[in-house]
Amino acid sequence: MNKTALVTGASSGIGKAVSKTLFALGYNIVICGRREEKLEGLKKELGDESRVHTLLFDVRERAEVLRQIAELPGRFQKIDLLVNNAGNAHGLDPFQKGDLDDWDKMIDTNVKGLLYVSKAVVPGMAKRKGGMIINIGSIAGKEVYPMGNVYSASKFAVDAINQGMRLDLHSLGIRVGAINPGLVETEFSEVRFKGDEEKAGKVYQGYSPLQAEDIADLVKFMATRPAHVNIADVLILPTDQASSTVVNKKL
Ligand code: NDP
Ligand code: 8X3
Repeated sequence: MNKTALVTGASSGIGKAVSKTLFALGYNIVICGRREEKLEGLKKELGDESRVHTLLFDVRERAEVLRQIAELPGRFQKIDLLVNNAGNAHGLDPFQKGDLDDWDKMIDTNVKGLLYVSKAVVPGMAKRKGGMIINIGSIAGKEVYPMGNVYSASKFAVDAINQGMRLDLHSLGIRVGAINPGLVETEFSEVRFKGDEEKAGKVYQGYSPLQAEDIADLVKFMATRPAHVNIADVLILPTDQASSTVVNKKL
């Protein structure tokens, strides 16, 4: 296969699992994130370093995102598959106690960062009249839960962007789809609770949460459909989860 995928947030969790899966499928991969040691570790783990390129940027840095993607070396320039995954929740507070810095981080990363990366990649796909974009949204982008306020807003925005992209890009042969996961055991809660490992660990106790590999499996399924099939929008939950607030915990 001579195809290239670019995955944001490849340094941990879902993005890392997706990168491994796409590499195993034969893609050349561009792995993006802020933590250099994690990306370099993944590159080594994958083995064939000639098929892996790392980009170190904060998706909130518009100029840096645009420049680094524009300057990708030849082999990695034509991106066939973009996985917009970088993102996090910051804080879990009632609206009246919300921290403005947390709100900025979520809107700037989950929404504006996704737009910057897409803006850097989509014109090439449009020119080549083909490609696939998978946007990682969330169940939080389908329903709001108490204290999820601004995180949910950022993921509702991802849902809207996913729909908007599909409407505008389908005539160019570009497939656009979203994966909206429920609870996945990653570093997500550690970030949300600002390094409080005990609090983060509790999120995944008493039931079987999704694993990052479950989402990677879905990416693989979407990426390997025949050209006439576009998986437009998927909600994927652990069996123990029925909604954002209904989780069958046996504690
Ligand atoms: P992780 O915290 O494990 O991974 C988040 C990834 O995003 C990291 O690789 C991180 O890389 C990257 N990232 C975060 N902020 C930035 C930034 N400003 N610039 C560049 N990269 C950034 O969490 P998940 O794997 O769980 O999260 C991946 C996506 O899945 C997110 O969009 C999240 O909202 C979504 N999601 C997660 C769910 C869950 O329950 N875990 C459920 C539903 C959706 P680095 O720190 O190196 O920059
Ligand atoms: C992550 C899942 O339920 O914490 O998007 O919002 S949740």
